[in-house]
Order: sequence, then C-alpha cells, then structure tokens
Amino acid sequence: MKFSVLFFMICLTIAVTPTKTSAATINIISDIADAQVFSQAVQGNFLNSTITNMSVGRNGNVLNAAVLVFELPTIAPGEIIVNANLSFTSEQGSITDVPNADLYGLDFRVASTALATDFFAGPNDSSASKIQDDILTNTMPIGEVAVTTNNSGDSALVSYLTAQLTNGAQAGNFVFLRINIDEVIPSSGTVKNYKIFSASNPTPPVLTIETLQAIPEPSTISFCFLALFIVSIRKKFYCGN
Ligand SMILES: [Ca+2]
Ligand SMILES: [Ca+2]
Repeated sequence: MKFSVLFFMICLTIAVTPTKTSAATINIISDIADAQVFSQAVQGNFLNSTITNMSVGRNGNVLNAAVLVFELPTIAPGEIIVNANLSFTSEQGSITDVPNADLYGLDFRVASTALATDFFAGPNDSSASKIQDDILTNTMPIGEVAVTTNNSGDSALVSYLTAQLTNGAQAGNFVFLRINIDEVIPSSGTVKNYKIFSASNPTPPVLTIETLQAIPEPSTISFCFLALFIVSIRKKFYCGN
C-alpha cells in the first residue's frame, strides 16, 4: 500500500471516531405507566400499573412479569448512544425455589401503556431482545437488593436502544424493559416471586444513557488537512512516489 494512501486512511479513521468532548449523560426515571403484568386476568385485569412493588414470579394462581417504561429523551443530531445502564431495586423473601429472571427489551411504542401481551414466562422469548440473562437469581439475599445491569447487559442495552432509534423511535416515545422468570412455575397457590420497586416507589428504576457527538473535533479536522498537505508536499519532492 502506498504511504500516502495509508496515511489518508489513518486520518479518515481518526476523523470518524467519536470524540468525548460533547458527551451527555441522561438519567431517565421509569414512567409511572410501569406495570405488573399477569399471565391471566385477575378480577378482569391483565395488569396493575399503580402497584409500588411489581411481582416477578408466581402469586397464587397467576404468573407475573414486571414491565418498566422509559420515555426516550432528545438525542441531538449526530449523537450516538455509547453506554447504557439499568438500575432498580428488588426485594424478596425466601426465594430458594423461585426460577431466575431475565431482562428483555420490547419494541418501542408511541404510548406509555403496558399491554397484556407484554407478559412472558419461560427460557427464551424470540420476539423480544434478551438484554441480560439471569439478572435476578434465587441466590440473592433476602430483602432489598440494588440491581444493576452488568457489562454485557450494558452493551446489549446500547444495541437495543440504538435499534429502537434506527427503527424510528423518537423523543417522547417509550421503550419497555421486561423482567420475567425463565421457567413456568406450576400452580401451587403459594407466593414465589421477586418484587421490583416501581416508579410509584420512592426508589424507582432508572435507565441511564450516555451519548457522544460522532463528529470530529475541529483540531482533528485541522490535523487531517495538515496531514494531506504534508503528503502532497512529499509527493512533489519525491517525484510522485
Ligand atoms: Ca406504575
Ligand atoms: Ca435465564
């Protein structure tokens, strides 16, 4: 490869690499539309969006999943999401015989309302994006536990959120993160569940996203023009090498 071509490619790589000069960190509190969703109707309802502790597991004859709702913020033109994190509180009693629970992302919607069809229980939901396997486990301590997505969960969140934007999600639309058990528990009439603090709780779930401006700094552009200038001078002196 010619030196000039290689040099130009290096400059191009630098030019398209996002810089950290215009990073923004946005904390999005879960919308109060977040809901405990049921596997079957309870007194005519398939969900409860006013509850402060959302059940994930079994409660009597009904299975539950928690659907967290977040309103998308304005992402400035040219900005990309480079990091994301979900944090929430789980509270549980004796859970040694409760299945683990997984975190999924559902397709964005214009309205914040959770739907009965958001419910899921089982090992793998192919119609949703699995963000973190076993985010809750039955080896967690009893009582309140602060839960946060791990590194691979953070990366999956970035991919999920970016896909929503690519698919047309805009500021003011809503994304839905669901926590559900990964195994269907046979009906036992007993309570076997985790409890997720909802937006109606004093400690609500929070989705944090970090964005970067994917445009080079002026100094980077200047550097590239300087590099091109040096290359052209070099070509003059060395007879079109
Ligand atoms: Ca709610
Ligand atoms: Ca699992």
